[in-house]
Amino acid sequence: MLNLRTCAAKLRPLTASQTVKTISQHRPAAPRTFQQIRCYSAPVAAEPFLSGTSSNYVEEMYYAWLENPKSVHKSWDIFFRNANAGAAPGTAYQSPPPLSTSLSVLSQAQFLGQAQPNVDKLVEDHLAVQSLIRAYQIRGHHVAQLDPLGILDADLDSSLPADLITSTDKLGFYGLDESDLDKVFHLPTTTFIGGNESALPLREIIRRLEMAYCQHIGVEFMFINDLEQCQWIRQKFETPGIMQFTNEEKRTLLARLVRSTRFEEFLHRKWSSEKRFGLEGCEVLIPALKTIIDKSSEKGVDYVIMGMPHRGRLNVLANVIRKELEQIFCQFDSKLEAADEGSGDVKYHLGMYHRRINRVTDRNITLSLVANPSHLEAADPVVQGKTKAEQFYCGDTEGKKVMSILLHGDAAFAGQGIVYETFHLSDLPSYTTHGTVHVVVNNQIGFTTDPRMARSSPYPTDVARVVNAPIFHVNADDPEAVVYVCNVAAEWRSTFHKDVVVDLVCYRRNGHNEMDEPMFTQPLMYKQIRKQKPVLQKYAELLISQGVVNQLEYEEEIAKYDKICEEAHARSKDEKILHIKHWLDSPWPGFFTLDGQPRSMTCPSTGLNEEDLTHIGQVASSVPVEDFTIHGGLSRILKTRGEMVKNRTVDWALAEYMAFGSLLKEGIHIRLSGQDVERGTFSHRHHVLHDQNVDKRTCIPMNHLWPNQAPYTVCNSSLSEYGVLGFELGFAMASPNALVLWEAQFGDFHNTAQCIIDQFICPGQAKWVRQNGIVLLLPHGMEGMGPEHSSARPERFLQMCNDDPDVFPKLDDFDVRQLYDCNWIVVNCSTPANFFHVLRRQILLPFRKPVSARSSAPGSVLLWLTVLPSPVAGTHFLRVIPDSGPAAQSPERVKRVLFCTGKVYYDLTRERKARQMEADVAVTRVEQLSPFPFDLLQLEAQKYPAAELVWCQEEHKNQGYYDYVKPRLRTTINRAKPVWYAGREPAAAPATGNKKTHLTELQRLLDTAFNLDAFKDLA
Ligand SMILES: Cc1ncc(C[n+]2csc(CCOP(=O)(O)OP(=O)(O)O)c2C)c(N)n1
Ligand SMILES: [Mg+2]
Repeated sequence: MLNLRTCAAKLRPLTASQTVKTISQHRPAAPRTFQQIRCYSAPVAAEPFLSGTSSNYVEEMYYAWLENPKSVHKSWDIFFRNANAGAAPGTAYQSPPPLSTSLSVLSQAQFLGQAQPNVDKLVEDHLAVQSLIRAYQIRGHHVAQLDPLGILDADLDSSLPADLITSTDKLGFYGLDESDLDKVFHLPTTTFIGGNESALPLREIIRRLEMAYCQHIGVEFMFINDLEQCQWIRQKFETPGIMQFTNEEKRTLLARLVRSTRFEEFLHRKWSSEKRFGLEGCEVLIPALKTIIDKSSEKGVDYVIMGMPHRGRLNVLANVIRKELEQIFCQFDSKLEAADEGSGDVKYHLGMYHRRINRVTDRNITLSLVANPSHLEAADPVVQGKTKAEQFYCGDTEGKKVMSILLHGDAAFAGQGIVYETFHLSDLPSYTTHGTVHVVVNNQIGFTTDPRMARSSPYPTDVARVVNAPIFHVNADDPEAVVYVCNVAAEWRSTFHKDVVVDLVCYRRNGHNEMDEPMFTQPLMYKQIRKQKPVLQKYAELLISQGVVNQLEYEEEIAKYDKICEEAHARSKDEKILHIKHWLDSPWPGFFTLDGQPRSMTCPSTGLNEEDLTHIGQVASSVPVEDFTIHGGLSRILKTRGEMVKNRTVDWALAEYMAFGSLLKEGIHIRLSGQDVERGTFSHRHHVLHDQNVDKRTCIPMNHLWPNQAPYTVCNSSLSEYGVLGFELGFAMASPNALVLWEAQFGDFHNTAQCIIDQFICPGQAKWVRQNGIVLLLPHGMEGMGPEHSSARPERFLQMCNDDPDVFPKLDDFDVRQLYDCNWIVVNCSTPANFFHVLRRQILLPFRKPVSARSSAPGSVLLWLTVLPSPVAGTHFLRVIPDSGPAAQSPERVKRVLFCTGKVYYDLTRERKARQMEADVAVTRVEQLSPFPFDLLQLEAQKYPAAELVWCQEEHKNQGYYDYVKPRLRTTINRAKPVWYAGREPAAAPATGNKKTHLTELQRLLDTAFNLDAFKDLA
């Protein structure tokens, strides 16, 4: 940096008059500028092909080549590369290769070595200056003064790029020297540093490049593949004098800094030992966010959905979202009792929803901050999903009205893979939110870890480069530079509808939280921080020196805000209880009563009249558009569906079709997302038909069911579980009147989405009083397909259910009340009809709960036929399916009841038949595992007084359902009898990879299940 400043001083800026003078002085005498090439009228001796008329063309070629060398003919490519590499004029040109010559023949030998003498310095110098300009555009950010402390390199690299003129001797890199500084060069169309001028002296070119790229803003954008977008950014940062602020804007900025700074100071004064993850060192975040919101509001946005981590969250709630201060302050009162159901969350995780007038634009704006867990960055896809849903429901197909802002810490942005997964959703048709503004609070530390130990990339923001998002690094101690880039970022989003990153390079004045001692680990950094003047003070001094405000006005602004805080604090003492529901990020107006209760506690029949079922079935087995050719194999599948409809039977896919189709008729939007869901991993679904003759022509019959039906969205996702499940969870947050389903390709692939399951879906209502009706479809079944294609890990879901295994619930109505009390529902349907009912029940319930549904494993799909009367009107989901055969007819004679769930039922009944034990052994299916059907299973157990009770599962003993079911089953029978186990042995892996072992294991468990002496010795 020292070097740069020395150089900048040497390259004395020219005044405007000097510039003009120099140009006019030099024009006639400077034969080496591009301007001169344009003026040639006679053939140029050095380059046989250059003429006065062709030089324009050459220039165009050159710019095109600079953008993309492959866009010009090979001969031009060689010419420019030679010239760039320092070929003497006249030697850079090589005649084009004959058509028969392969490119490999164009070896290095053809380059400089064989070049002709006869130098033309005109082209050489011109190219040198073009390269220099381009070097600043590409690498200027590496020398920008980004660190407010002046001790760190934001790009983790203290070396200076060789091609930036950080000292005059570096001119030699371009074959130039100090004597060239006053020569005038024509400016290419790929720069805006000239303003209204098309040529400048080299000295001024360098000065302006330094002004644009090497001050407090570092712009990273040259990796963007789109020329228009690059030009847009260049114009925003290169145009001389573009960063201007009116006095009014400066005063607003100061007032916002006052609020941001004094808020933290107030909290510190009142609760000095409370954790709040203060914003000190990045107070500029508040004006930054407000600027993005103001500009976006001016461009038409009226709903902003935000996600952010701990740092500065209370400040954002207070000063950006405008949560009442007393609501924030009373969160610090340890004596207040919680008023809501659920266990609540710490104050710096809570969400918020607020509609107000934007004072700058005088337009309505709704702001929502999504509640999040401690798990950094996990909220990113959730925010995106909610944003997509809000856009969808208000018909905002281009993201002009609803947008998202995501905040990140530097360490988390670089370290967490979910950031990358979320970026990859940003441009997918069914997942795009049409551009997100990302703001990184880059305090150059993560807890106690230095950036050098925390990331391998130069900047924490490099992950954004994968989607061609421009990245604006900015020194957070320069509030005007921050506000400027935030304006540009918001404009970028509204112009191109693509992601953009603002990297606020700042520092963290205190420890990680207010109780931490940072000097243990970062002593020198913190010695410097102690000396650092707060940004508010610096900016106030600047504005006072400029006469924009006076000392008195400044002090009054501070006193005014301090008074607001004091008054709110006094009011907060009147609060008697804490209401988490005041912190709801996604209210569902009209769905609940005014005090947040369900409108009823009943669930209507989930059955459907036969006419509708038949109609859906017919559409599901047809191609509802003209001249559409489907694959022959698919025709056969549809024909089979048609026959099922005629025979009044349904398979798994048809049951799902009927559930979806019926809800669409009732105005419920359905969104099914996941990897390959359109066809279905097991080729059973086929919700999107593809014309075999016309590329990309598709048809979704589900959208051709009813005249005024709700829309059906089915979308193949990117190959991400964490990101996509988070996204769908966010989508489901937006409205209770949608059925949102995420399907895992195989059940256990949800492993990598575990954070969304553990931190959001399972405890979401308990932490944030926020209901969610998302459905997880998790293919599951032991079919010999190996350890990773068998188990959807039901044990994990069951272990996280909140029902007490030892207490028989005292409820009048288990069907609905038990669902209301639970944190989520776990089902494992053994019939397509029950699957149909459980999907419909999701929507017909007067409240919303997440469901994880273990669904069909591949081989069994078509076996699970059921007879049609089951889903018809008046019927409902069966939590338990009792035995209905000979055992049930003479229950007192039954010797054993096998309780089971899912597909193993079919293995058991087949075996029972083969062994002719239908009167001896009853098989009872538990379809809803959680909440546990204590009531129905008690009846089952009582029905067979003489029978042994056995839990039978195909999963290994330490997996599956056994650990969950056993204590609950014992509770239902008042622990009167043992509950035995028939199933696979405990194991480390979910399933064997060996087919034979698989079958042996299956036979062994069936043997145990039907060996009536199996447990004699154990009793
Ligand atoms: C996924 C995850 N891992 C670890 C943590 C523990 N943790 C909380 S804050 C923090 C440091 C975060 O650093 P950074 O992202 O730079 O944010 P800052 O605190 O500096 O604002 C860590 C490691 C966490 N909350 N989430
Ligand atoms: Mg940090």
